[in-house]
Amino acid sequence: MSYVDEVIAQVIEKNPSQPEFHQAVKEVLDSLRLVIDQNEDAYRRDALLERLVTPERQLIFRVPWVDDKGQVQVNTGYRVQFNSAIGPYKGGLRLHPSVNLGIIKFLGFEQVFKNSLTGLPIGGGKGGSDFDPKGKSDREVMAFCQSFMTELSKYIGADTDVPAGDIGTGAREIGYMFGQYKRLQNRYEGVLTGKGLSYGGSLARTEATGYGLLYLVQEMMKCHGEEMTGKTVVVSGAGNVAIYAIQKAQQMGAKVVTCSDSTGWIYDPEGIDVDLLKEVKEVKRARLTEYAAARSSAVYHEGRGVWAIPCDIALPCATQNELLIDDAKQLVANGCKAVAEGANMPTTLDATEYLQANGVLFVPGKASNAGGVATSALEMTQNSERLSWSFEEVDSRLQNIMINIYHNIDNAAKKYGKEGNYVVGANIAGFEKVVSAMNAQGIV
Ligand code: NDP
Ligand code: 2IT
Repeated sequence: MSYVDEVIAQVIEKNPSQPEFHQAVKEVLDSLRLVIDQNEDAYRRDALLERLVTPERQLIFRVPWVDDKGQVQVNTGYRVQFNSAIGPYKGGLRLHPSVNLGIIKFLGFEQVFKNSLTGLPIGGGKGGSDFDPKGKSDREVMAFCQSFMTELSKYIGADTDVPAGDIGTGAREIGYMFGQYKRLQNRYEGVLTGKGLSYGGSLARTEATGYGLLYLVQEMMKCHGEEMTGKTVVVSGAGNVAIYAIQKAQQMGAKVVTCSDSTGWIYDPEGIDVDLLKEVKEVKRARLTEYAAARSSAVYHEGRGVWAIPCDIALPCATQNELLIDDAKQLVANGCKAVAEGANMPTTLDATEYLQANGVLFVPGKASNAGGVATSALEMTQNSERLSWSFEEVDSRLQNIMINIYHNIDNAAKKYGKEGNYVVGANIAGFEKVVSAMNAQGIV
């Protein structure tokens, strides 16, 4: 058995009931065969892949809090500090009832390669809890965040591990967590990113993941002789990533005709009204039915369905495994030219292969959604120098980072004879820097 296959088999055996983690590892290690197979004995002797797939540290803790009725609730908190070879652990905190150790490990593993691709000095980590902020009062969210941070604060710090937002964790949650960290540690430091602008946040961090996604897509389309103007785009999700992806796509002259949340989706042939979407989702925290009720051109459907709408470009921006093989077939049949992931691992492995085999340009999330964490790293830089940069300064750095990521993954794919395979390109380019740092630092 090849070394890569041995390690994939070991990961499945040693991490039972973690299908998303198996999926993420399989995708990366399959790509790395091109590098590993040439030098198998050396990698095997150093147990390089075993070290790469084993988190440096995994924290699991109790999060008790009191709800508005006086009832004590208990959630489980997680922080997986996956790899610190190239910098302090960096990655978001997911608050969603589906969170478990396997989900956090898949996200942490992806984050290692993503953060490497940004070119900035950040290692990989991820955390969160099975707490569901939906339907909770602000006081309940604060009680949860304070309890969560009371434990987490022992393990993080501006030079150790810097968490941020993800599904269910936005500006409100980051604010409560920052306040509790400062109170406990008596330190005013950049221990979290995605902070409010009045207490150390960076301009353009809110927009960064969605904007970055479009900067990369625009560069890729340009290199394939296409422009964004006039393109029809379908987007899934209606959260932080989706909203600013829709906004930037429209600024580039494309028409975005869909968005979705966990209960249904919108088809709006006139183009999504971003201001209305922001009002419904960011201000009222309401369902998409409210969007349809306020806009006559929009139709609301229960369930899932955005991938059936004909488009030039599809941008999955909600959650993992939301674009399945039948969706990929539908996209190809409708003439879709490009799929770029705003979410983490939204496309299943078989759907990815089908898209690639049928000539669709496919960019994995670790490259295309890296603008969020890259801008988090720029927030860390501003915090260290105790200065704030203008929106234009941050946004122009973000554009450069995304354009560089596209060319790095494109070049890596070409170097290994896989031109146009951005999955292989992203995994190899991300891996090379991490491995070189791991090798230099010895067996740690
Ligand atoms: P938000 O919580 O702001 O929005 C998430 C959106 O996805 C909501 O519309 C939500 O619907 C929908 N959604 C979440 N879970 C499910 C589910 N199980 N099934 C169907 N729909 C679902 O999160 P973000 O926009 O921040 O994150 C979206 C994705 O992007 C995630 O994969 C995240 O890991 C990734 N990402 C985020 C970055 C960031 O900077 N925020 C950076 C890079 C990647 P509803 O409101 O009904 O739950
Ligand atoms: O998946 C991700 O890259 C994020 N949720 C953002 C992480 C960060 O540290 O900004």
